[in-house]
Order: sequence, then structure tokens, then C-alpha cells
Amino acid sequence: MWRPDLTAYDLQMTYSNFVDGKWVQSASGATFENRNPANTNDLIGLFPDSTTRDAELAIAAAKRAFESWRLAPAPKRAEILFKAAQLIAARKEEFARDMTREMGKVIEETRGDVQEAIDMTYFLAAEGRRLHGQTAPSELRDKFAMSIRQPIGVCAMITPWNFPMAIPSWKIIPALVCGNTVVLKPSELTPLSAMHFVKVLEQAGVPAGVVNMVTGGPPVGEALTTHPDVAVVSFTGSTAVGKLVNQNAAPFFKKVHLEMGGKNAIMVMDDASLDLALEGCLWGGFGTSGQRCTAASRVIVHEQVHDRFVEQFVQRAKSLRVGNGLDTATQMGPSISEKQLQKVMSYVEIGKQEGATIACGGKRLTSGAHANGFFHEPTIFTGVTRTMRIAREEIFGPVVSVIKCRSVDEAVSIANDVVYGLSCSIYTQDINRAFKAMRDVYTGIFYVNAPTIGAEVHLPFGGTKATGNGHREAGLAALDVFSEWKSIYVDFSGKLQRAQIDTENL
Ligand code: UN1
Repeated sequence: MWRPDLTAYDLQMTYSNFVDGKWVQSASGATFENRNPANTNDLIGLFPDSTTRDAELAIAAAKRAFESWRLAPAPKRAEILFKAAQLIAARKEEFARDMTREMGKVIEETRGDVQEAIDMTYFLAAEGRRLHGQTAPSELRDKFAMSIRQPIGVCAMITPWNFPMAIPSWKIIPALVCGNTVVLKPSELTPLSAMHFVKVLEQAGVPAGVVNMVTGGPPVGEALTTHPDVAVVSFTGSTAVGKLVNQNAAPFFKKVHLEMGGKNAIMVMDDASLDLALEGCLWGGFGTSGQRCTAASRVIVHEQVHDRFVEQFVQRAKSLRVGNGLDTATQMGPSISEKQLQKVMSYVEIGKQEGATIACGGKRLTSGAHANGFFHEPTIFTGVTRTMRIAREEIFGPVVSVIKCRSVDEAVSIANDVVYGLSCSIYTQDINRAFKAMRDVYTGIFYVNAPTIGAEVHLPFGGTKATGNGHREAGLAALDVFSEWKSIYVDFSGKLQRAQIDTENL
């Protein structure tokens, strides 16, 4: 369609919403820019800055499509999803490169992100031939009892920028296999990867209206969380926004699944293999530039090995190569945006003021290859105590706080002493300490001799306290978010039988 308000240059890179099986512009015609965080001169494209009206149209399409999709046999729904997994696998490298360009994380990691979407799609598509319920004996004669999962309806999904394809897949695939329909609002910072995923679903044969995507900011989020025809809201992002989502949805009694912040700790005991622990802390703390909700932003080290550990940790962090993630020599990419980088820098100031010591890093990188991106040095604070804000608040950047401890009990107590409860890990060779920590740390994910990041798709993913609201995604637990149980009793006795009353009927 000819658009007099856009130049040819713009048109080449103007992407669309996906509503009712069609790629369409926002009703307003407005767009926002998607730029490369490693080089802001690189404009990736213009995406619809959608309005309430766009969200409403998408919800209406999803509502209509639900009536037939819910009746499609689950194994048939699954066949489409298997095909989608194959299509993604065939284009993995292309999707990974686009993702590094729009999100910044290094190419190895974006390949991992795409792989996670492939894995999740295969894993949950297979539920099309299971979706098991239960059968149970009835307490009455000639009566059958069973439970089945039923789809719920239109599911709204609000996804973050740090796992631009994996997280949409965690939500969309279980929703679809259960027979729901979807409206996705991906982060404005990474809409291209979400669009690739949605396009693949279209190509695989998902019928019109079953999956819709509306890009944009808060007006879209607001519409999705307050519309009466949305039955489920699944959100991954900050705790502050999660709270808003919950408040918006509460008056409608929507089912809300929230996956929010973390302040994850790696506990390094004095009997740990230090080399292994160092590798884990570097990967857990600085992988994805610390921009994972599972990132190890606290390292709690036993006093017996503290100084030795810190010396090597600092040395290794200093040597990390920071740059454009498409360069295979790069080990750490940029922060996602100026705003995110400013947040990181403000926490570095907070840490200094609180009296922690900057053992390395602490500065923005601005010259040479870093001039046009949002780069920050890998930063380690030592002398951190559990009461400091840098030890308690989520920073979501390449900043790790090292806290000294005297025992496994103290380490566990520090690990638990935050409002979040996503992931935690212990490095130890002592099985007693490992099991004690495994039991006593109150998180949704726990690792032994591995960092806090790297959850696999077939286990439940989520956290306790301010990290979540009791739901889990991934694993079979994801089905519980996107389906509701129906208990069914079939009485074939031909007479009225009263449960709990007709108790004599042997
Ligand atoms: C997130 O940071 O929001 O376990 C998700 C991990 C990844 C997923 C992280 N598989 O670190």
C-alpha cells in the first residue's frame, strides 16, 4: 500500500502487526524505531506503534478464532507446531543474527535463544498427543469419574526483550497446544525476533486469528490487561510492571501468570573447585551482559577462599571482550538501551556511595568500537554487605556484588534475604552442604556446581516471592497456566445416586 508519509527507505523496513491472519499497519499509522544497541546508527526497522483499537481488533479476531481452534483435535494442532519447529530450525542462523542485531547479546547466545524456542516448540507440541487428565473410580456404583484439561480462551502475552524468541515460545506454544488463541505484545526493543516467530507459525499453517501480534507500548499493554474478552494474561518483565498487570487484570478475575525480577546468588564454599566456580560466576554474572532474570548478580563467597576467588574473578572479568555480538571474538555485548545503561550506571554510583569497593569496571565504554552503543565494563563490587541496595535490588546489567560469608548457613540466609526468589546455586564438593542448601534456599530454581542461568525447557521455570505469583512456565507446568481442569462424572446406573449420602451401596 502506498504511504505518502513514509519514504521509500522507510517503506523497505516497515514491519506490520499480524491481526486475523493479515499483516497490517496500526490504525494510527504511527511507528517506532528499532535500533541496534551495539550501534545506534543501524536502524533495523519501523514497527507499528499500536493503539488500543489495534489491540481490540486483535482480541476480537482471537475470540472468533477460538471457537474453531478449541475444537481442532489436539494432535492436529500439534502437527502444525511441529512444522513450525522445523521451519525455525532451518532458519536458526538467520534468526540468531537478526536477534543479535536488535538485542545485542552475542551470536552464540542468540543461537541459544532460537534453540530454546525450537526445543520448547518440540517439547510442548508433543503434548498434543498427551494432555493427560485423570480417571478415578467413583464412590458410587455404575458411575465414571475423570478430569480433562480445557482451553480457556484468548491469552494475552506481554514479553520482554532479553529472550526475544524463547520467551514468546514459552507462552505461545503451550497456549496453542491446549486450544487457546493468542495476542502477543512483544517488547518494543525486540519486535523483529517475535515477528519471525509469528511468521513461522503462519507459514506452518496456524489458522487466521489464532495467533495475533500487536507491537507498541503501554497503551497496548493496558488494553490487553483490561479487556473483558482476554481470559489469561501471561507477563514476563519487571516486578513493577508485573504489579500493574496484576492490578489491571484483577477486577476481571483474569488468570494472570507473572514472571518478574530476580536477585540470584551463587554460593561458593571453601571446598568448591574454584576454577569451576569462577567459570560459573563469569557466565552467570556477565552472560547476556547480566540481562537475565536468572543472572547471578550476587556471589556469596566463603571467607576461607574469598581473597583468592576475588583476585581471579576480577582478573577474568577484566579480560572479557566487550563489543558487537556479531563479532565472534566478543564475549559480552551492550546493554539493551540508553535507559537500561543509565540504570546500570546509577547502581554503580549507589554501590560507591554505600561504601562497596569497585574491584574492576565501573565505567561506560564510549570510545572506538564502543562509541555508538550502550556498552559498560564488566563490574565487580567487593566488600558488599547484605543490606546494601546493590545486594538487594535487581540491576539487570553487568554488575556483580561479592559478599563474604562464614558458613553454608550464613550463605543460605544471605541468599534468602531478598524480596526475589528465582534462581540460586551452590559450588561445593560436600553432598551434605549441597542438600542442605537445595532444601533451604527458597527459590523456584536451584543448581549444584553450575551457575544460576541455563534452565532447560522441560522443567518448570519460575520463582517465589516477588519473582512470581505461584505459576510456572515451561515444563508440563506451563499447561496449568493455559488450561483449566474440568472434572466430569458420568452416571450410567439409570437412577439418582447421591454422593456422600447413598453410602450403603456396596
Ligand atoms: C530470563 O532471563 O527471563 O535459565 C529467562 C535461563 C534461560 C532463560 C532466562 N534459559 O537463564
